[in-house]
Amino acid sequence: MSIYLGFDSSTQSLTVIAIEVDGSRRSVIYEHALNFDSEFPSYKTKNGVLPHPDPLVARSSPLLWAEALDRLMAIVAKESGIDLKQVRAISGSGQQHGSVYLNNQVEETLGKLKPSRPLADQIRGMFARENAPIWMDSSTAEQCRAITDAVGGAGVLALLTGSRAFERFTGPQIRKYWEQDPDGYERTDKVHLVSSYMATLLAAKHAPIDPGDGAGMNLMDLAHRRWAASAVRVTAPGLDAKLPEVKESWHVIGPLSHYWVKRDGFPPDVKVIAWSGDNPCSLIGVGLVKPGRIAISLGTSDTLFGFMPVPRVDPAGVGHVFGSPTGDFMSLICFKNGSLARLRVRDAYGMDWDAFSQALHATKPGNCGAIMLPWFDAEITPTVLTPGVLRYALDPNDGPANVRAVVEAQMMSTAIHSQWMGVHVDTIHATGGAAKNRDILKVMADVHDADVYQFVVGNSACLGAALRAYHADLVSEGKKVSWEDVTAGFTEPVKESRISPDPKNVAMYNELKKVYSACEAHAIRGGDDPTPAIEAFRKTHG
Ligand code: XUL
Repeated sequence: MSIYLGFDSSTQSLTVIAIEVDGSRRSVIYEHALNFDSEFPSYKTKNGVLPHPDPLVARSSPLLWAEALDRLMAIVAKESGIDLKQVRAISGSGQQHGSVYLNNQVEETLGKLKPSRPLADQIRGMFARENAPIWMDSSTAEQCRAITDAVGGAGVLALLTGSRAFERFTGPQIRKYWEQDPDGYERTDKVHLVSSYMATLLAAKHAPIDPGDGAGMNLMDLAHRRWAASAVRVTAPGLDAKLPEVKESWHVIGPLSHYWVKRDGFPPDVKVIAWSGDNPCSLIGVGLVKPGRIAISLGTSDTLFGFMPVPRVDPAGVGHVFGSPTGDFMSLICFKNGSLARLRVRDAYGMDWDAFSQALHATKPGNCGAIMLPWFDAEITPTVLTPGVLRYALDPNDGPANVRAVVEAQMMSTAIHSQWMGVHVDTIHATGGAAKNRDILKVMADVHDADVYQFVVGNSACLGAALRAYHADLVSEGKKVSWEDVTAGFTEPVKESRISPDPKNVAMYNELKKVYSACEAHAIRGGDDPTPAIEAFRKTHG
């Protein structure tokens, strides 16, 4: 019997899942989460983000993530009831794109940690930069332009790295740091992602970046899974020497460092496996190890993603192609206004989640043509750098209509902006916190004209990380194993959870999607006033 741990260092919390594998007997035996805002109030984060006067800037604290890891490892060791002797490997998932800037003291500092003292107190000296810009940051439009021009255009960068330049991607963020704080950049010995930084803390040596998370930097040659020299060169001087290695997602970094062995009692031969991004881990956690289906994750960000055997880049530049932890590829689109937008609407009308669901019940699919563009924060898909909620034929005082409008907007946007993937979707694996809400999933099914399934484990990124630890352990022992075998018994959707589309609503949403696109075009590009389109929709569906 073997136990594998998967961590998920997300925007708002750190979670751990332990899985037990005994031949074909497989189960999740433990799950525990620490919320950053409530468990670590001294860092003063709000929804995991440090306050900043510029709404386009979003940063968090790598010291906070280290403190959370220290606390959660101790909880696993002392409170979970897990037999630590059976733990064979640990991996993890991190919010993507965020960057951590470390000086040249890392390996010395981590090599000399005193097990009797908290981690965070001992590593303060190894940061070249105190804060880490995270994926919610949209402040690098200028740097995106500079990189795009220098590399030969958006198409060149997208073909090479899997994405055109995006504000939150690590390359533009690194460039901004170099421009604004050249001394801090100079002091930086290594730039890590959230994923590789957390793995570094566990192994006490610089961890590599895997192709899943590396593809979110605008710096990696996607097809060859190595740094793309031309992109690295134009991003910031001397950056090639500051990047960790790229290694496959099943790479064994080394044993767990003595700090965790002595402090918490983990066995000294526990393997630390390369961490990956939360979306690549989620791909595994919802069992998408073959083409044909997609997943929609409703979390802090809403994402839509699918397995891709060969990379096929988005010509319109909205989507991304990342490495899949299976060694293949994955397509993805990301929406910043996910769970926090739903929460903002809920709170604005004094509701709880039950009342939110009630409101979905009480209103008619299609909302009589009322549309919300829910850009509470600057949006990633489509690019909207000036935040602001826009309403078309939607009364701001009508709570239930606004609830329906935010959910319909999110679902229509995922459908409209995923067209480039060219996948005929008939089944969606729904995951993330809000995938518990079947009223939201009903809208998803109708808008996408697809069957939607739920899963037993809500945190698919965390489960995917544990499954990757299991896979890497087998591979490292020379065992041949398929991904279907690795995920079997863990990632099957719950059969009885199926929500099927209603053909009448599907036809109606096909019309409403055109109206929604017209509203987006009006708001972003000054396109035609969508009022006539809304009126026409109302005549048939009002
Ligand atoms: C993906 C993205 C987000 C973060 C959230 O490109 O930016 O989904 O990974 O954790």
